[in-house]
Amino acid sequence: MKNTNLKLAVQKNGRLTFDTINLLCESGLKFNIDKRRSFASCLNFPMEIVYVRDDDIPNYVERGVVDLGVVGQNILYETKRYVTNVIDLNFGFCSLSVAIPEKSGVKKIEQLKNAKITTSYPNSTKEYFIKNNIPINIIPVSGSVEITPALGMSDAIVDLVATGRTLALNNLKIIEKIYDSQAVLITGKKNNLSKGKQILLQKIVKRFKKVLSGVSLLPVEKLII
Ligand code: PRT
Ligand code: ZN
Repeated sequence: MKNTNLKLAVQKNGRLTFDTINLLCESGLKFNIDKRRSFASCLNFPMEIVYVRDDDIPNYVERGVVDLGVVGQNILYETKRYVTNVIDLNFGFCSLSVAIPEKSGVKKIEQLKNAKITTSYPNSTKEYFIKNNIPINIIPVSGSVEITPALGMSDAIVDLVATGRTLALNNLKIIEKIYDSQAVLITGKKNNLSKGKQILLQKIVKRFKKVLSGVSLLPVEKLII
């Protein structure tokens, strides 16, 4: 990998992968897509694409291991890394919400006082309930949060919701939204990038913005000449 090339971290295999790759392709970038490889060099722009787990992206960007990353705002709110949002990417929409069993007698969030709440977002959950002055017991779990009330593990969950199908299938319903989220392009805080990389970043962001505003760009042999 060349040091002067921009390094962009994208999710290797998950909900953001397809839309991210799609955005890169529509922006005119050419590269070989092979998920077995952990990186790909752009053929027509000085940029390397690095495939990693989404949770690691803010950390890599903060440390300057990569220059840019595509990640959900939810991960940024949860991990509070020292990074800058360059642009909203208009995909990966979801919300972090509080949900309770459909049969629960709870009508208002205040009634969850001293309740057990399972979540993979303990920091966002803690912050929300503290802000609302409601003491609760957070039980962190790393996945399949929606099953935990039925197991008797919790009275409510805090989880990401997109279509709401997962909640419905598990007889759960939303009582409160904590925040909305979408995928964003992030970079390190100002002055992390060399002058050359800043110019490359401006060029690529200009292309992303055009694609996001519906302008179709023809692939070109070389994006910068
Ligand atoms: O392996 P890796 O760590 O990279 O991926 P991951 O499994 O941690 O994340 P992944 O691929 O599930 O999600 C990546 C990002 O997509 C998240 O951080 C969000 O920014 C965004 N996103 C958008 C979602 C959803 N929609 C979503 N619906 N992330 C997760 N979900 C899950 C949710 O947790 C719940 O289990 O989908 C279920 C609910 O979906 P609905 O449609 O039934 O409501
Ligand atoms: Zn993840």
